[in-house]
Amino acid sequence: DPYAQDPPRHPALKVNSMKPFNAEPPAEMLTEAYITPNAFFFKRNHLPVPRLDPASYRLEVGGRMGSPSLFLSLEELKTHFPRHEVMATLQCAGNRRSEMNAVKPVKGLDWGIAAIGNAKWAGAQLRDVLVAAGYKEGEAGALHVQFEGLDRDLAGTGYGASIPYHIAMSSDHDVLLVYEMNGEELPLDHGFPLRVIVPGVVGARNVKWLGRILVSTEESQSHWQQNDYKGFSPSVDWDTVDFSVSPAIQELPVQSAITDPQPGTLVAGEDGKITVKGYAWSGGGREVVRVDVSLDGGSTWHVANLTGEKQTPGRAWAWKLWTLTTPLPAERTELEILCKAVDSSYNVQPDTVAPIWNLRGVLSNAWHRVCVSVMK
Ligand code: MTE
Ligand code: MO
Repeated sequence: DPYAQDPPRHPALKVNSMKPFNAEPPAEMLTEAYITPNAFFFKRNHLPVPRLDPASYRLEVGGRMGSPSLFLSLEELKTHFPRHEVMATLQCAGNRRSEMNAVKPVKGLDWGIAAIGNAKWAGAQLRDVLVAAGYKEGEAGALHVQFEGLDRDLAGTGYGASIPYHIAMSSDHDVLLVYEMNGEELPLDHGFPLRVIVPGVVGARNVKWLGRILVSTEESQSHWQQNDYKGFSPSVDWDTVDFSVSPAIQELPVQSAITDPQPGTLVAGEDGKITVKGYAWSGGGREVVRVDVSLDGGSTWHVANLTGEKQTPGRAWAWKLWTLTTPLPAERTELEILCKAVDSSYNVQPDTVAPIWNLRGVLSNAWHRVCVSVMK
C-alpha cells in the first residue's frame, strides 16, 4: 500500500477520499479563529505523502541557461536567506464543487465550503533563491517557474505546476519557499520539509514536498497544469473539451460563504436576533471590501462587519471573516440566507451556479445560499 506511510490526521476532519487523503474541517470551525489551526486546515493530496529526510533533503534549483543547478539543504534555506512571513489564504480550485455537482454532475472531489484556510507561512523568498541561482528580472526566455513535487505515483510521475516568472521574481508577490506553518514545522500533509506558497494564486500551484524548481519558456507540462485546473463554458462536455484552449487557473475570483448557521438547522434567535458568520476572500491580492448578506433570498440586504488584519493594498493575501447580527424578520418561519462579497476591483460573485457551471466543477463562487427554519 503506497499510502501506508501517510501521517495520522485529526478525526474531526470530513474525509472526501482516504487514498489519496482529501479532507476539509467542519465549516463552522473556519470562523472560530482568523488563523486556521494546522490540524483543521484542509488537506488536498493527489498522491501518497512522501517521507523525506530533512537532513539529506536538497532543493534543486535549475541553473541559468544550462549552467549547473544549485542544490540547497533545508539548513541553508533557513540560514542563508532572510526569513519572511506572510499571512495568506489558500483555496482549492474545487472548493464548493458540491454546489456545482448539485446543478449537474461534475468530475471531481465533492468539496463543501471548507477547502480553504488561512495561515501564517514562513520561509525564504523565492526571489532571493532565484537570484542566488543567477536569475535577474526580465531574463530573456524566462517566462515560467516550474515546481516539481517529490510525491509520485506508481509509474514514477510526480506532481507539478508552474507560475509566471514575473510573479516568482517580484518581492511584491511574497512568493515563499515555506518551512513553517503557523509557527510550527511544516506538517507532513502540507509539504514537509518544503513547499511553495504563492499568495493569491489557486491551491494547485502551491506545490508541496518541493524537489525541483526550473525556470523555463514553457509552462509546466504536468497533467495538473495542462489537462486539469482550467475553466470552461457550461456548454463544454467531456466529448468536446479541449484543454489546450483555456489558460491554467492562477489568480482565483472573489469568494465568500456562510459557515454559521448550517443548512437545514433550526435557528433560535437571541432577543429576536440572528447572527450569521462566514469568510470572504479574493485572489491576486485584491482585498475584500464588503460582504452583503440577505435573510430573504436576496430581496433586501445587510452589510456585514468584516474582521481581519490590515493588509498592504494590492497585497491582501489573507481572508476576511465576517459577522452580521440583525433582528430576525417578523412572521418568517423559513429564511434563505445569502452572502456575496465585493473585492477592491469591485468584482462581485455571480448570483447563481448554472451560468458558471463547468465540467470539472472548479471556480465555484456563486452567492452562497443557506436555508434554515426559525424557532417560534
Ligand atoms: N503539491 C503536491 N506536491 N502534490 C499535491 O497533490 N496538491 C495541490 C497543492 N500542492 C498538491 C500539491 C492542490 S490541488 C492544493 S488545493 C494544495 O496543494 C492543497 O494544499 P494543502 O493540502 O496544504 O491544503
Ligand atoms: Mo486543489
